[in-house]
Amino acid sequence: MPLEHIIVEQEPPVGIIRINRPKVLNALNFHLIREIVETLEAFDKDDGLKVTVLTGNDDAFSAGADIKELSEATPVELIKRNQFALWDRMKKISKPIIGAVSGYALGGGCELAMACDIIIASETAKFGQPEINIGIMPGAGGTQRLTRALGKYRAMEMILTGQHITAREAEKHGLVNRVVPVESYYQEAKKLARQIADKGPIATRLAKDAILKAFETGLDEGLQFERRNFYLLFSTEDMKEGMQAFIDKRSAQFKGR
Ligand code: DAK
Repeated sequence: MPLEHIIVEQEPPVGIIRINRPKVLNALNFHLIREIVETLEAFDKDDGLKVTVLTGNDDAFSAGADIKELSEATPVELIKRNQFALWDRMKKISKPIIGAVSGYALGGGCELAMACDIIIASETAKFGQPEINIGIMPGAGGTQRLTRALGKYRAMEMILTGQHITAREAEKHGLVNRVVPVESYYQEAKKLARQIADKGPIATRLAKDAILKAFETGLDEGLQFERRNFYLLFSTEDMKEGMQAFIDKRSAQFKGR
């Protein structure tokens, strides 16, 4: 099916997804989320692509769920569409996703950014969960991911007042990796993507897997999980190649085996 709301590009080893509804500040409708998730899943299966950059435009990563669509939703429709299942599928993507965020990242847009593994923000980026202003609350991870990133008190203030924070504030509180000028956030995200894509893909995948586990387990269980992934890597050709390359003083050629 042709894609309506996103632009997909491939610059192997980097896959790029650009949210493309500029007239409504990249508001997320149901169809758009489906397009993002299905593209991420397709990239995950493509051996030529190692990292995805998810971006919008300079003015908006996304101003959140499409309020016009949402305003007409009934509980029955929400249940039938099972939109949460779609968001949950994003959690299963094994390759790293870098969010290149400029302008508004609000509501579902902030949640989408936080579903990425790394966030490069432009100086104009604004993060917020303004759902409270329209009589609802975050529904796609905002209360959980924002709280884990910022701590209880800041998350509570942001979610209960609906106020935005600037890119610099987000950086100070650990919500984004770094802030760069608006002219370079996208290039910076791609540069980082290429840097990660150079590593062994199985090690990258298992490391991502183990980091995400830290949000779901206690320390002991997390350490067990890490150890299992660590052992697994000793069965890969990439591990042998990586270590041999170090000994030979050359760069490693990882094959993802
Ligand atoms: N939805 C639909 N249209 C939007 C929009 C949105 N979220 N945000 C902006 N637009 C549209 C505006 O209606 C306007 O369209 P026209 O009037 O030109 O036709 C155009 O984009 C430009 O917006 P403004 O004229 O408002 O631009 P300003 O620069 O004055 O203001 C703003 C920018 C971002 C401060 C403002 O547009 C704004 O407050 N937007 C709404 C932000 C917001 O409340 N976001 C949270 C939405 S609720 C779920 C998962 C997730 C969610 C729900 C369910 N499930 C899994 C079921 C998430 C919910 C949300 O995100």
